[in-house]
Amino acid sequence: MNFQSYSASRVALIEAAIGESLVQYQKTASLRFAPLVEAMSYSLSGGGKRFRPLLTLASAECLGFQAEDVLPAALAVEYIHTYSLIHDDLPALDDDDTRRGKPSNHKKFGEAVAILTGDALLTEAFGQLARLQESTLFSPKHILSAFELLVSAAGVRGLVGGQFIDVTLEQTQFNLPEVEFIHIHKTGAMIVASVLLPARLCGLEEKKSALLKRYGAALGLAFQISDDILDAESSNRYSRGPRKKARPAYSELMNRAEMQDLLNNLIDTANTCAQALGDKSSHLVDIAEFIRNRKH
Ligand code: GRG
Repeated sequence: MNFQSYSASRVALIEAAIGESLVQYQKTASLRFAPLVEAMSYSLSGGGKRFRPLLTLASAECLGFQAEDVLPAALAVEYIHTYSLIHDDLPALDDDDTRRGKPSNHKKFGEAVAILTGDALLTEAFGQLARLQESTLFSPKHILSAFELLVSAAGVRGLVGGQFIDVTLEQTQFNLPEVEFIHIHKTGAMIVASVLLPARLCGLEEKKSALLKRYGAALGLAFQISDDILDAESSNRYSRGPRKKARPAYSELMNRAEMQDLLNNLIDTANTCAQALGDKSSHLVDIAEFIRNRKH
């Protein structure tokens, strides 16, 4: 199956599972909460690439599972990603009026509702992960290990920690280690977790887990560099106005060719790690190639 058909079929699975999860909230929560579920739905269904949940499915398939087996874990990472974008767009953070070509959540529903929508998505992400208990494939011990991984990737040691450094830093100039430190946490940690969740769920041996972790870490930085390349090439890609502080972006430190070289090296590293996992890793390799060549 070529990458286009593979990603279309897996993204369709993810979209259907997200839709079903929202129907469940509408069914089981009081009708009075319907507008909150609508605000969750607005951002969850807002045209994201589904890059992180796709990684979770491809990693699971590399380990011999069916994509359907790990959908609750895939939903958990997409919920957390969506919450982080809603909160990142708030006036206190990046102050972005639009997201994916539509009004950002706080522009559509107001700031208070946007904060609560993010809170609900973050919390319900762990509710989605807990649904793995319904499967006979995973032991409680391994599900708990998946929880621990997601907590560390989303919290102080990952996404929130990286975002904290980004919003509180006072520098006007950055060096490469500082830029990498921020992105390893802010962007990379959730990408590593997306790849590693299936490994945790089956108690994968250390050597293979380390390969998946190195794949995810290289891909996480590559994703950020590709984002910076696209950002630098299109001045109106994000709606944000002029940032008051310097941005910890690769484009502040390197020219286009240097960024492309670094991106190529990271993708090559990711692919070497994936290929060492055997012939079922081809979708992980294709995803890395998509990042190398992405245009959006
Ligand atoms: C508020 C705790 C907190 C964290 C926010 C995600 C984030 C941290 C900031 C977003 C700023 C940004 C544009 C970072 C670049 C990398 C990135 C996360 C891009 C957006 O992810 P995509 O491209 O988005 O996967 P889609 O729209 O496809 O879901």
